[in-house]
Amino acid sequence: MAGEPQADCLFCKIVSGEVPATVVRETETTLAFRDINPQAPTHVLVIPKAHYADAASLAAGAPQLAADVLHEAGQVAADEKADRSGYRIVFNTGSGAGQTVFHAHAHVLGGRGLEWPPG
Ligand code: IU
Repeated sequence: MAGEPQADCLFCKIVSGEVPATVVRETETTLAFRDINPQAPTHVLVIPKAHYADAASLAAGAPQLAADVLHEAGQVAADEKADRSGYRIVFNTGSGAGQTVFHAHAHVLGGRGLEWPPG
């Protein structure tokens, strides 16, 4: 069911504490932790604690929670001072766009120049 923890989901396991992560922010509804394979000096993932497969499912099923994730992404950028020179919030959606973990997550990337368009 939408929002329920999934036994085979890596990010649900990070939420439950079964899998460790370097947490940088936490709210009642969201968790933010460092990406294990950082692509920029700041590379933090912000997730809803509830399970939604991707950003579109999250926005459709729980719009306030989607807003919480975006709010926290902005807070991460400010905490990391990435907001001074600009940063990017990315939701890879679908395997063709590079999504590998099917629990909605915002990548917050900053701390270096970012090319456009992305690869
Ligand atoms: P993607 O947009 O689904 O490709 O992003 C998944 C990210 O999760 C990716 O950047 C991985 O490096 C990251 N990640 C992680 O932080 N911790 C893990 O244990 C695993 C993946 I597996």
